[in-house]
Amino acid sequence: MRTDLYTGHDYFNMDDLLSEEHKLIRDAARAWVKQEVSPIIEDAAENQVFPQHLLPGLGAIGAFGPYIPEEYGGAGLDQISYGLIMQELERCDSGLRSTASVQSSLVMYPIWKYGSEEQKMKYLPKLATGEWIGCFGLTEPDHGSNPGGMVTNFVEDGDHVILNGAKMWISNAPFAEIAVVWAKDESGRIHGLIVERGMEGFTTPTMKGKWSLRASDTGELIFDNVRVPKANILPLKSGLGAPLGCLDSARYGIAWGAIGAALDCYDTALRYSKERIQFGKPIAAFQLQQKKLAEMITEITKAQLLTHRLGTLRNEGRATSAQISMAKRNNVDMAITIAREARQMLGAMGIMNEYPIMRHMMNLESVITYEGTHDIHLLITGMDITGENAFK
Ligand code: TGC
Ligand code: FAD
Repeated sequence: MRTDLYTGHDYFNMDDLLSEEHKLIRDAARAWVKQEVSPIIEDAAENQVFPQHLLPGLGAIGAFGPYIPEEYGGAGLDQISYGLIMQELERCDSGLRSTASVQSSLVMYPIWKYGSEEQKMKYLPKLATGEWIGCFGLTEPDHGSNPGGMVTNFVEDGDHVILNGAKMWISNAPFAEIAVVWAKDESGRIHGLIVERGMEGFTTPTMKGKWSLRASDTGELIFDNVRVPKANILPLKSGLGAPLGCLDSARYGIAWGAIGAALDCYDTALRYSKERIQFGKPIAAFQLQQKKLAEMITEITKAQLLTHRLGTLRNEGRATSAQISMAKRNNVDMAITIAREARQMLGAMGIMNEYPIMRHMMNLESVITYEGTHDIHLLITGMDITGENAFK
């Protein structure tokens, strides 16, 4: 791995829109990533393992539940701060950001928003420090884009429920202490349950063989007559809207994160193009390469503006789910296009792990699929502007 020389790119002076606190938070996350993660990330991806020793550090930079109130162990920050942290993590690796966004938006968020006071006090402080890690079980082998069709279910048994079913493609599952699991009750209504490692009949087999997001652990959640105390059911919200509300928060973080991946690819290609000499001059001097770089920074800048505005709307409680879908879809597509162009700019060197581009490109193939596919987000926008539902 080369020394991480990344410095950031701000073509439209976006920093003017940030407070001093925002810049401090972003710069601290960037410095931590450069020191602790950049030197080991290629090996982690190569070996297909999430470096778990990073968890306390992620907690210390505020990456776990940045916007959760301090009384529950969170950092009490605003939505722009959350976005900036996700951007810095994904600038290094989408899997690193995945670990943080699952913990924050898919585990801590539902406990904070839909949980009882006892559940909040029991779980949130340990999740904020990284002492405990959680995962989020919505997707099933036969229900991905259509989570409302899920078959995982529970039946009442005194002060417990008996949970049966299976979830697939679950980030952090192999090592998580708890899982926020979405399952149907006897009437078919969806509820969130906190399932703890060690409950009899609960297993989390690892899924191997991914060519994408290799530095993030993915697994299944299997429930074979698991007895879960009723006290572990999230009491304050049920129905499909409950897990979808968590996805809004995670998709917002991904919109910021994708900008980070795009910035790293652009930064790498720009630096390489100034150093690589062909036909007696740097390849940066050729118009074809300038076109690629100019288009990259244009698209990154447009995404930065869109996403900062979305952050402001979220701070004001005014961002709609459809606006979040548009930003997630646009920014991930922008990042994957830039990764492909940047890879070509490095020629043969672009396929090597000495540079991060190929890893970003492969990671983004997951990011464009999870948290709602590229198609699903287009249909959400389509439904929002036409009033017509094209899903079913
Ligand atoms: P539909 O009938 O439209 O809606 C059901 C109920 O939900 C409400 N709702 C929302 N509520 C909050 N936030 C949202 N974004 C919402 N979208 C819809 C809706 O109002 C309704 O409420 P109510 O009270 O009327 O019942 O549901 P549908 O079955 O037609 O499905 C709609 C669709 C396709 C958009 C949705 O299911 C969807 O988003 N599918 C994509 C699935 C997905 O994104 N899965 C992600 C799994 S988690 C993951 O990928 C983690 S990766 C993590 C990482 O490593 O970073
Ligand atoms: P499908 O839903 O089978 O879709 C297949 C294709 O059909 C896609 O191109 C899709 O766009 C298209 N399609 C589907 N429906 C329609 C339609 N109505 N109209 C037009 N086209 C349609 N899930 C979790 O719950 N928790 C996690 O932590 C998690 N982590 C993940 C980590 C990784 C690395 C990956 C790859 C996935 C993860 N997921 C997780 C699952 C992810 O959310 C799903 O893969 C995603 O929602 C898509 O579901 P699917 O793969 O079953 O695809």
